[in-house]
Amino acid sequence: MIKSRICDILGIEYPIIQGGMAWVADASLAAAVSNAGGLGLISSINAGTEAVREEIRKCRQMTGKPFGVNIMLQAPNAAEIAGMIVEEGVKIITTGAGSPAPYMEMWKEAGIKVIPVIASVALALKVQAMGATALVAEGAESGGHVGELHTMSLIPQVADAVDIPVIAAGGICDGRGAAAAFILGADAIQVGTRFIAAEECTVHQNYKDKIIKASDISTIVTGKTLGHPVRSLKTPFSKTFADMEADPNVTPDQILAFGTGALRKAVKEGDPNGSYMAGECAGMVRKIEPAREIVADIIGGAEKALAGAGKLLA
Ligand code: TUI
Repeated sequence: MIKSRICDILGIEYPIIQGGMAWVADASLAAAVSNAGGLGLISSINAGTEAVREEIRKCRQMTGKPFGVNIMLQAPNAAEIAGMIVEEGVKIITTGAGSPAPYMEMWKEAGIKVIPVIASVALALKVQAMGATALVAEGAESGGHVGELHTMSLIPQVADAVDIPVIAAGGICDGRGAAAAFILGADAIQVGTRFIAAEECTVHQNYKDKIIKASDISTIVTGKTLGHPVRSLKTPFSKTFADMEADPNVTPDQILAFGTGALRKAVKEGDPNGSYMAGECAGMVRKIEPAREIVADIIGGAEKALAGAGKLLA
């Protein structure tokens, strides 16, 4: 049985958190992961503020277990979402792609547990000083918006720097990755890509098929020239995006315009010209299965890997 302090802090059975994937993480997926004993998250940038409010209410109908909401801080309605979450009595928030400083006081006063996603030691220290309950340290193997450091070197450096619990993310999708994260000093893991292949995940079937078919070299990072690097599956969209970035005659505004709406097109329509955000471990995701089986396989696999690690000792 794998337990860590994060289980008691969040009131969950297993130290596994589902990534708050933009457009992907809705009430259906979040409730399934929470019901499986992990922590499900609803993304707040799937739609407008009122639609997210509905997802929160729906999730409450679908699970009596704790769940949270992820706020992408660069979203135009981030401030509105930040307040709505307090109104709805959400108890756990993760934040991404920026500093949660402007909202910390309001959230803490409301008794909300705030778990910022960070990608460097400097930010880890900053969010700890702000009163974060825990943090997610996300390595650049992850899908979507990525930082500079990778999980193997990010996790131990963050774990050494802070006292609050560290949740490792980026490249973790099975028991071996989870075990490695615990050994690097993490208290829990966050998994995104593998949950896209959960039965309860409502993305277009083409998205799931692309994840299942992916190999080790199926992802690419684009957007570095725009200061917003994003990892996604290699598709005609990402190839054109990369070509536009390499072309000195194309302006950043033209590239941004090309990318606008591409994630929604992938998630909702399965459009081949969409942006299929996914982590490097997409190549290890082999089947569509219920969230409960994904959680059980990762936790069971981690137990096996940790128990077996002793055989290396002579
Ligand atoms: O946020 C993510 N990943 C995301 S957000 C997203 S939404 C989107 N992106 C592009 C096109 C369409 C939709 C997709 N993927 N991960 C969490 C994360 N946050 N990783 C790194 C950071 C981060 C970066 C800078 C956190 C804080 C930060 O702070 C800078 C500062 O000091 O303000």
